[in-house]
Amino acid sequence: MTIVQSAVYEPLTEQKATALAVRLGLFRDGAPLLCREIGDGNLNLVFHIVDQETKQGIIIKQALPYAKVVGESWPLTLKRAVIESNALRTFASYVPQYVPNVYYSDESLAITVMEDLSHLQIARKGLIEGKTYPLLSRHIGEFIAKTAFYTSDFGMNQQEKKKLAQSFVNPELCKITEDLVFTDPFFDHDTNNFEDELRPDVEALWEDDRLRLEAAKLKRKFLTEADVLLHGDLHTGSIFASDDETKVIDPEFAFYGPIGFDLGQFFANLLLNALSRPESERRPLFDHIDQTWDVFTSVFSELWRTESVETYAATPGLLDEVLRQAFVDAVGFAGCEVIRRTIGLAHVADLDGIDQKVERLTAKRHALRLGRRLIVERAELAGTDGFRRLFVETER
Ligand code: SR1
Ligand code: MG
Repeated sequence: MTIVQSAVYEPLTEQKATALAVRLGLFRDGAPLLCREIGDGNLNLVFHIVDQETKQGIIIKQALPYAKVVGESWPLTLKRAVIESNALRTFASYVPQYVPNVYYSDESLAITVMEDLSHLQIARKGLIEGKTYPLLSRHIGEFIAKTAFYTSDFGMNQQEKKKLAQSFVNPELCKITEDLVFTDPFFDHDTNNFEDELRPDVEALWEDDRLRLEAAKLKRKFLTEADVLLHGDLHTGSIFASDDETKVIDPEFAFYGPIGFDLGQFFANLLLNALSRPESERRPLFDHIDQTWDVFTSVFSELWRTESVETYAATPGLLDEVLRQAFVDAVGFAGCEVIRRTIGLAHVADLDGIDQKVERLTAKRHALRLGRRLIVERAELAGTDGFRRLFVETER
């Protein structure tokens, strides 16, 4: 992959994105190109350019100098485009089957040009439509296990790891998570966003000293533990899927952090989808949580036993302790993500898309009770069955 610095930054239009693709020689001469801006996330422009004859396409993703979800009043570093392309390249060296190919990057334009994945669907959309994606958790469990192990002090040269961690220092994007996931939802902060009817439930959270202490401990972990290279925003909107393929996209939040964080975000977004479904249709989501954890632990453990570079790796009990702590943290991080996607700045369509107001408020109250218990009882969950138990116990 090439990263170049060429033009002065300007937001692309569909015409300019097409001209850039032609200039880069990404299409044959004279190809009839159709370009559409399809970005529906919180932060970036995404151009989909297709040769109308061959149907072959590419994606040009461009960072905007502000958070699109709020507007120009919230400036945001363009460096996240470099973090994203470097993270995709690093992940590709371990799990090329689970990330898009990056064809080209330009730091000044803050763009990443990559493989067109439009034959797949964003997992959140598919899950909302009732799809189950039978291989999703097998693939995500392997993605997290391999990227975590090979970027940790157990899977790579420890001097090289420090240099890699330095190249993924990502303060502005981490601050978004520190604020929006770990802080604002637990205080009466103006970024919060929830229906008036939820105010008594939300105020009860804000007055809950036990919850606030546990959220503070989880935030401290996120701030201080440079354990493995994380995707940093591994929700179901950052995953393309079909029945047999899975691709992880959008790692602009990548940084070195606690091993349980990506697992927790993924678990939480499966739970958010389960919260939007009738009881009879929830099972695939809980099966995905079980399977993610099972695949993660078995792949990670095998790599630890066979490829570890750390002398202490063979010490009886150490691997068990690493996995135990990863699980407890993942449960707590999941709780924070469930709460923030319910009452914080960036909601999810799984809950907001519930048409009937009464049902929507019921699901959101359930989310708040579930998120709270995941945080405060994270050390007592014992295994992924605990997610089912707490889900049922917090239903009313
Ligand atoms: C201002 S950005 C809001 C959220 O969108 C991203 O996908 C992250 O999840 C972030 O917290
Ligand atoms: Mg994103």
